[in-house]
Amino acid sequence: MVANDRRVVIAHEDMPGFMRAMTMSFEVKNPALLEKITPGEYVRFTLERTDQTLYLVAVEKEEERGKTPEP
Ligand SMILES: [Cu+2]
Repeated sequence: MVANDRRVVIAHEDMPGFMRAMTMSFEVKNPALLEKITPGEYVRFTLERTDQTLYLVAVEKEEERGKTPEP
């Protein structure tokens, strides 16, 4: 993932019944969330869907996948 200000770009995996795997940007509901993560890390995240957008409302490192993901 790559972060800036209020948006974060994540290459996410398949979300069955919702979205196929893709790289996309999400609006972050609370920018403080981004302080917990570092670009390039694997993360696990929670989305909130509204009429207008998808918000990223929670995110955490996915420790078990290690710290050097493929580019
Ligand atoms: Cu997507």
